Parts: sequence; structure tokens; C-alpha cells
Amino acid sequence: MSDTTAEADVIVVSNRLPVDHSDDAEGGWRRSPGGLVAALEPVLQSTGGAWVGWPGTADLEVAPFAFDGISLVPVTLSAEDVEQYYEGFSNDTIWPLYHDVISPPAYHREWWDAYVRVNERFAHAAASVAAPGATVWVQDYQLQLVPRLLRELRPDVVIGYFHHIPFPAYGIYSQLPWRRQVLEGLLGADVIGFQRTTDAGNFATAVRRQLGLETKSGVVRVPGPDGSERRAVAKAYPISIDAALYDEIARRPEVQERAREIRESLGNPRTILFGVDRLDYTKGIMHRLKAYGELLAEHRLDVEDVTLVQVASPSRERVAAYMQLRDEIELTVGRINGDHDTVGHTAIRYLHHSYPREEMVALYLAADVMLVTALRDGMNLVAKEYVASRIDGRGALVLSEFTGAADELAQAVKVNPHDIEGLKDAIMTAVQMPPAEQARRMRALRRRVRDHDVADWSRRFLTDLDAVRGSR
Ligand code: GDG
Repeated sequence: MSDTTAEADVIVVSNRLPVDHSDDAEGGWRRSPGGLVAALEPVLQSTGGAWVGWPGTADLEVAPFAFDGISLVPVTLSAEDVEQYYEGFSNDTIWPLYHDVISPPAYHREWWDAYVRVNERFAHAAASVAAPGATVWVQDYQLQLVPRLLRELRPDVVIGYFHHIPFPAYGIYSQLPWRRQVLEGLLGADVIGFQRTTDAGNFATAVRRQLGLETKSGVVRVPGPDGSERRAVAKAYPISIDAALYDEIARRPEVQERAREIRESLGNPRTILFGVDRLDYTKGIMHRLKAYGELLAEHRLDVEDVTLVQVASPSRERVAAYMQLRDEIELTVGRINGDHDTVGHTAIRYLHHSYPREEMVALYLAADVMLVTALRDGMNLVAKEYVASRIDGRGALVLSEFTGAADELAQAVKVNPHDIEGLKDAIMTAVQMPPAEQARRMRALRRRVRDHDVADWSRRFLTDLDAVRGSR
């Protein structure tokens, strides 16, 4: 670790830095794993790039420093910023609104003020490290105002923005009291990327209806301050995973042994069903539990033969809707287990923890049926990780049609999770799927994920940004 103040040609800006503050780690920082880091690290390392973000602890003031060949530029957030900009506006206004108001969004003017203030801070941090004509890639819904703010500070840079969550239909989006400002913020970017074509379409509709701008085939004509005109591109770049890494981990003998151990520790059930999600109301965990509980109650499934393993990793635990959801889930799990468990077998093994990636892959390998029942999800990487881990060509994926992944993973068992009878039938189809059909479907699914991995995603996006530079 060393201090660094050099200017960078490529800069990523995201709410969180790709490291966590840790007293145990060397130099005080530990890398936080994730697909985004894996995809962007090589690009940043080869260009001497920089990453601008919050280090994850309130009131922590740290000078920029180098980490694994990337210069990290920390943005300080006060405890009040975290409460109002992050937990408030980002996670209790934008998150529920953009996920089709599954939970009611809260609109508070002081949260908006904090969102503007913090977005300005991120834009200034990015502007201060960008070399002349640099490429700046802004990530996600916490930073929707940064593209425009940055363009005002640095008209010379090329700006990309990628939106990891859905962009809602206009009828929903138009609830937002600051709907114009957010659209104008995003339109500061040269390329605005979405997970699905429908998200890009919803954005274009909002731009037309709210700002009266002309859009055609994903190109928006944006008027400049001096009467000039710019073109911004809005289109889909479906994100993915480091598929080769999941394949490699799944081939390790100790991971395969661990998968066998998991099965044994559950009493060797004939079928293991598996769900893993951040504990979030968008993920459809309650719908999944309801369907599974009814299948047991109706004796379509028998607790001596099946177990559902549900990992619900802790998330946003200071936001009220998340506390309430945790209570509901835990009450339901307790009821289902109380009604159906035998001394030797449990209906649901519920785990409110986070696990190392190797353990996740062992769980994927142990799972005969993977349940992804999100009510709304930008992409859903879990579905892709499951597929990439199934080196044995076995297993069946039940996949909600309300995920971005559903656009790509055609051979999954598709489901509308709101339709509980349909969800029950889909679970039974997956449980009873003959091995030959599992293999046929899995072959096609694996090909898709392998050919469209996260490196491919970042390459496609950065190529389009380069084209903007070329056309200037
Ligand atoms: C957002 C969008 C979009 C979960 N528990 C553990 C663990 N995880 C990992 C999974 C997966 C990731 O977290 C979750 O990614 P998802 O895509 O499923 O969902 P979000 O967190 O909501 O992500 C989403 C994504 O951004 C990317 O653009 O796909 O739609 O909402 O990688 O494996 N990982 C480990 N232990 C856990 O306990 N190691």
C-alpha cells in the first residue's frame, strides 16, 4: 500500500470501493470478492486505473492509496450521509420504486438533499483524478446524478453509466418527486447501460414523456447548455459472472467432497432444493416458502425425501422493511419445520449467514433443484453461478420470469412466482425431471453462461465507450 495522487485514464466510480476496512488484513484493507471487481480489475491494472468509492465505514477519512496495482480513491460519508443517502434515498426510495413498488418507497426531501450532496462529492472525487480525456465508468443507482455533475466539471471525459437494477415502467417511475433531475443526471453519460432491453426501453419512454426529448433506436438527442446537441446511447448490456472460475472451483476434489458431506449431514435426502439470496423482499423468499410448505402439506412432497436449504445472507439490517421481512421469514420457516419435521429430517435448513465462495459452490453442487423466484431482479447472478458450477451436467433451475437472467436462460423451468399453484407445479417439474432432460437443458444453459461471461460484458461496454471517443 502506498500513497498515490497520479491521474488515471480509466476510472470506475461505485458506491463501495472493492475493499473492506479490516484490522486483521495487511495494510488494513481486504479485497471484497465479487464479479464486478473480477471483471474490472484487469482493465484497471493494465491502464493504471483508479476506483472511486466509499470504504464502507462512516466518518473514515483516508487518503488515496494503491492496492493490487489500482489506485483507490476513498470518498468519506458521515453517519448522517449513510443514513440519508445510502439507507434512506438509495435503499428505501430508489430500490423499492425501481423494483415495481413491491415495498412502498419512502419520499423524504432531506434524503434527496443528502443524495444530491453525496453525488456531488463522488463527482468531484472522480473529476480530481481523471486525466485529460479519461474514460469514467459510473456504477449503479446510488450515483445516478454523477454523470451530469461530472460532465459539468469535466466536459473532456467520456462517461459511461451502468444500471444494475431494473428501470421501471413510466407509470411507476413517474411517482418519483425528483424524476426530472434523475433523468437529467443519467443523460450526462455518453453510454447508459441496462440489464434488459425492456429497462432501456422504459428509460427511453421516461426521457420522451418527462423531458420531451427525441429518442430513436436507443439514441437520445440531448441538448447542451450552449444550444449544441449530444447523443447519448441507452441500451442493454446483460451482466454476467466469471464462469471459468466457478467451473474451476467446482472441479476441486475438496469442493466435491464437501458437496457429498452436505448431503450426508442433511440425512441423504433424495432431493435437495436450494435457495440463496440476500435477505431482500425482491427475492421472493416468502413466495418460495409458501409454495414449498403447501407441497408438503398436500403430500406432493415428503419430508423424508426432500430438504430445502435456504441461505438468506444478512442485508440492509437497519432498514425497517428488511427487519420486518426477516421476522416474517423466520416465523414461516419455524411453522413449516414445526408442522413437517421428523426427528431425522428437516423440511427447511435455514441459514442466516454469509459463506465463502467455495462453500457456495459446494452447495450448488449438492442442490438437485435451484430455486430463483425473485419478484423483480435486474439480472440475478445466482442463477448463472448455479449453471456454471454444474460441471456434472445435472440439476434443474427454476427461474422467475421477472429476472434479467430469464431473457438469456431459455432452458430453465420458467415461473411466475406470484402464481403459487404455477410455482408449485414448476417445483414438481424440476424435482421429477429425468436425468437425460436435466443434461440436455444444462448443456445449453452452460454454453450460454460460458460464452457470455463478465469479461465479455465489460468488453462490450468499454468498446461502445471507445466508439464515442472515436466519434468526437
Ligand atoms: C444486484 C442486482 C444483479 C449471496 N449470498 C452469499 C453470496 N452471495 C452472492 C451471490 C451472488 C451475489 O451475492 C448476489 O447477486 P445477485 O445478482 O443474485 O443479486 P443482488 O445482490 O441483488 O445484485 C442483481 C447484480 O446486482 C449484478 O448486476 O444481478 O439483479 O439486484 O454473486 O453468489 N456470496 C457468498 N456468500 C453468501 O452467503 N460468497
